[in-house]
Amino acid sequence: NPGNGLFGLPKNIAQQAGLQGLVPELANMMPNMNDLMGDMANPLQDVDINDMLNDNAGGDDNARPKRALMSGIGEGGKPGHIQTSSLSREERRAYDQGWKDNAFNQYLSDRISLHRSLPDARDPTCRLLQYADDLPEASVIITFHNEAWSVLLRSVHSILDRSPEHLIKEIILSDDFSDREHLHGPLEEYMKDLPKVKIVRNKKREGLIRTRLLGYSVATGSVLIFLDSHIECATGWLEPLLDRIKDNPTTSVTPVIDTIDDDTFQFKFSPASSTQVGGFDWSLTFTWHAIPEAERRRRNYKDYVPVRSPTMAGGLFAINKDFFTHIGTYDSGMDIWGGENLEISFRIWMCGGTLETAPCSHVGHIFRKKSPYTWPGNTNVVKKNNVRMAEVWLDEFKVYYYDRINNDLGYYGDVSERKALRRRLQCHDFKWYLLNVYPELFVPGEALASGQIKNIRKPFCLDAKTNYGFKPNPVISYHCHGLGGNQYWMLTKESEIFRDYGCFDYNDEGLLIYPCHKSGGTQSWLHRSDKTIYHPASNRCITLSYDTSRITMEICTGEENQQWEWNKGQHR
Ligand code: UD2
Ligand code: MN
Repeated sequence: NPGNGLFGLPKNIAQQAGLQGLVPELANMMPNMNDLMGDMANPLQDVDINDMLNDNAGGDDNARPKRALMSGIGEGGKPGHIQTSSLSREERRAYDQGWKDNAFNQYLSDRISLHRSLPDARDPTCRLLQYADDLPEASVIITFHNEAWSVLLRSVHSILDRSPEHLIKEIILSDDFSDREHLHGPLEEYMKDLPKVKIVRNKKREGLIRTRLLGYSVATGSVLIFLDSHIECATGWLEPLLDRIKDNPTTSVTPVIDTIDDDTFQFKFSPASSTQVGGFDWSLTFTWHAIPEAERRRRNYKDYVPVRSPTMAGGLFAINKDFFTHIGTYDSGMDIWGGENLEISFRIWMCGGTLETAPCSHVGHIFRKKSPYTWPGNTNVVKKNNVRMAEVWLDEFKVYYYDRINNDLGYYGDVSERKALRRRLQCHDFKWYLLNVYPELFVPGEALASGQIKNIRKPFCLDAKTNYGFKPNPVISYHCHGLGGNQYWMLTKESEIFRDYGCFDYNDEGLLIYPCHKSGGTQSWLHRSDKTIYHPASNRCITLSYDTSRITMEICTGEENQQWEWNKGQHR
């Protein structure tokens, strides 16, 4: 069965195709190489991923896409496309199943080389930098739960293909109790040819935090590099990370995380000039930001210089193994997903380390729009993890998070060991962190008013989502629920009404949530002593229609439908 499984390519095929000894980039640049590989794959023992994955294994071969048409797809990180209208019914089923299983276009991924070439748009200086010969050896730890075959293997190959051999001690695949067949027998079989790859497995579903700890427990390199299981390392990704840690073992470094498109698998290389740093908001959600001016200046406005970051996204970073041990690895009481990224960021900074992003190091990651896997047990794991973090690390500032979850902490287990760790390490307090590491963060204590904004006569509150997608969200009215959430607003000294990074903005389009622009105008509001919320730029007031319960902007009359109360703080 020739199948489509071009890319589980055994070594002998690569040899016959003359690929041995060529750097993958070169091999991939040669035209028709994939055609050649495809043709040669026919008579040989090709690993047919589709046969392993589909229950219609051994189905109609004629119905499969023609290999020649597919060759070279995704090379150079370019977008690929599957013409769904020309798929047979079987193929369409596989295509849909791929999305369902992974929340990305697995069907397309299966048709892209496991060794595909990628763009290199690094700052030109990055190519000129020289690194010591004796950089420390890394243990790469990849945790996975039910990852797609081609995506997992491409992750592994991108590491091996683009790292100096002597710098990779091992790649540890740490399995969080996957139940897909291809991740058992076939995976062990495939990895026999890659002696650096080790597989360890959980005996039950633990979540990514304890699965990383399992990988850590068997790691032997002096530097740990944690990666997600759907990544591609770009040229030169490794040395900038190891270099910083060799320089100072308390420095933890992340690569720039480029986006691999979930649909087209396009590798969107972000240039050094647009490197961003990590932050967070008071719902304890990770956020991205432009590099603050002070940090640009510290780096002499050089885009390739490592940049200090208050937090990390979590999935991709390098850390000295002894330092990771010293600062208390991870909180093993955290389940499934979430919270651990901010927790380790705070801990690194507060307990004597530094967190940086190396603009010369690039790793792509498939960002998905939803989580494809099950979230067993406690449905509120993220809250549980966040509360554990807040209890241990946030000191008096934890109330701002608790405000956002209506002070309902839920069950969060025992954090006494983590508190003892913090005492033992004599870490800085959170106020120190905010002042020294993240002075840009707005602290709600500085707000003039906060909480829900309720109409004086009817129990309706101003309500909006602040996550702006393609279209800005409108401010609407909704029955006050008292849970915080989309009804939590703060009034700043700068006269903004906002939550996280979204501000009330009244303009030609209506009353909408826009990213805060800090320059007054359409985002400037006054909560006056007659309880009206006044918009000087338009000379209008926020008004609740008692008939329709709609929010409009009207000439101020001061009547009850224009009177609002914040549940904390004063009008002025
Ligand atoms: C981001 C991070 C992720 C982690 C998470 C917060 C990046 C690029 N990714 O989410 O690493 O810090 O924020 O917790 O910064 N996994 C398991 N068991 C589980 C769930 C997930 O092993 O129960 C694996 C999963 O296969 C993947 C990794 O953990 O390799 C991260 O999960 P994700 O990709 O769903 O999370 P992501 O990228 O949205
Ligand atoms: Mn991920």
